[in-house]
Amino acid sequence: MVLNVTPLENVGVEVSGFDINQPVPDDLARELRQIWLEHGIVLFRDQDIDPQKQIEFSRLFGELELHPLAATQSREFPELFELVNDPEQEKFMVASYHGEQLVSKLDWHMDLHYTGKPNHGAVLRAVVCATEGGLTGFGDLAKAYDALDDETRALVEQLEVVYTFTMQRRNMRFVDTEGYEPSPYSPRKPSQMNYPNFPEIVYPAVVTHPVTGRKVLEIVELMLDRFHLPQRAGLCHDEAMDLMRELVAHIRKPEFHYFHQWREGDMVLWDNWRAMHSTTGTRPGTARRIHRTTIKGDTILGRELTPH
Ligand SMILES: O=C(O)CCC(=O)C(=O)O
Ligand SMILES: [Fe+2]
Repeated sequence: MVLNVTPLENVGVEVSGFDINQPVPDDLARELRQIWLEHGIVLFRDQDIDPQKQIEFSRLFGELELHPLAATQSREFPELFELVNDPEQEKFMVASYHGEQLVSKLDWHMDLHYTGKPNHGAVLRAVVCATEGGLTGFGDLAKAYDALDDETRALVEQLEVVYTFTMQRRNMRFVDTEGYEPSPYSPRKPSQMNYPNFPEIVYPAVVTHPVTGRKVLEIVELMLDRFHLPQRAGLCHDEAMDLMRELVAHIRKPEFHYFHQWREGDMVLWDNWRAMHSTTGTRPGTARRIHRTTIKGDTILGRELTPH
């Protein structure tokens, strides 16, 4: 197979010339891994995929992880999670944004970030595509870091950021809550979802990618709370808040984003140590089903913030 790599809009690449039904010799597997690490966000189209093939393909990039959300796990294929718009669950997933009801909209995040040990990557495959909406956004935080000016880079490199596990979106400090109304059914406590009461996690504001050595701006909206002891870098609280708002505005710039509108046969692989992602959500009553596999992370990137 001869792989063709073409840039997507702004960030990430599309790979053509690949067929998931053909054997993957070692040199092709190496090339695929290299494309994944070099670009962070990789789209494949027109693939004839089934769960087993998706699992085998995902294993080319590392050992697979079983998601802590056992409820979303497929019984037949434990490595596969199903993200389904389920009419029975919809009332828990819906919220109002400027008067518009949206199901399963999600702000920019990295998966398992709140554990300090995010998975290295994941593969999403569209099984049922939403007739409208349901886009998945991907954002390249290595490019976001590269685009900072020298002075901001030098400052940010001295800082650490705290992520606080939060069930209620309205209690997150840096998501856009204007015009936002949660559903009365949205869970209030981690225990309602069988989650523990996760401790706060601290990351360097600039994380060095464990494999590529690229610098990644570790700022995502979801559960972002504050800089940890910004005074150590000479910042007072107000300066720290201003800088955080600037950085959040920076990672929201469309030049770092690619929004994928799903078509049947599409598969997206991303590097969760480098790329953030988000979802636009769908209108209530819209069918959507995504199959997801997760590539394990064997490196601790964030540490627990203990009280002493
Ligand atoms: O439903 C999607 O488009 C992606 C959901 C998501 O955040 C994930 O799979 O980690
Ligand atoms: Fe996610």
